[in-house]
Amino acid sequence: MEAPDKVIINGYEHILYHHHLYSNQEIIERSNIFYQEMDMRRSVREFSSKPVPREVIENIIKTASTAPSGAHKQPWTFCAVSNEQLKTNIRKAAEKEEVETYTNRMSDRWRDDLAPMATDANKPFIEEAPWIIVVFKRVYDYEKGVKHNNYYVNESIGIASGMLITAIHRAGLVTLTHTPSPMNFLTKVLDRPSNERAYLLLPIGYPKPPNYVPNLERKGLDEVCVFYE
Ligand code: IYR
Repeated sequence: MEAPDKVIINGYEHILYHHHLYSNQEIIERSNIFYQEMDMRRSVREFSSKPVPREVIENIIKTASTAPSGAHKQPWTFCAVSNEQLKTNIRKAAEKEEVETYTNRMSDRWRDDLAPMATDANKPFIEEAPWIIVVFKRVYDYEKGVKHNNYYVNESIGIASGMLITAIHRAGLVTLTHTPSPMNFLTKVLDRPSNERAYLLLPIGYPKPPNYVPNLERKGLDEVCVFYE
């Protein structure tokens, strides 16, 4: 008997998941091709102002929103900003925090660790990139007027952000995981409700040529992975 398209489990409808079965050779090839592509990703700090169609931003956000999340609450809001005035406001507020961070909040050790990345409190990319996406985590939501905490919010938002960064690279664009700290100014500038907390700020666009990135090496598999076979 053929498996039915739909079944009821715990009183909820479940649908047959159509999974495409690839051969071992195909999964080796597919995983390797994707690794090679992701290994080309670099964080870029200087952006050109070349425009990016809104449709691309919609697609990458839809991709991020396919991420798994605690009890499928999808506890995220992606604010996509191309408005020049808002970008200027965000840059000003971010730089104010960054000046404080770089002068007073960072340890010497932290400053030394950042030296290869040549970062500082100036954040021109916030204005220069055609888009910035500010990722907000939704700590709680209202369901039928009742406040409910979401589950595994940090894990969920981290996974969704990773998928967003992957989608940006896959689209042929570049980004930077910018983490101004504290980030609560973003709630105010973007007029977000009190259940949302800013998590990450990602400028999205094209590198400004000629673009140089630090000559960093990634850890090898033997440094990041332990097999137990
Ligand atoms: N948030 C600051 C500082 C910064 C911290 C780390 I750790 C980095 O890898 C990069 C930067 C900034 O965005 O400049």
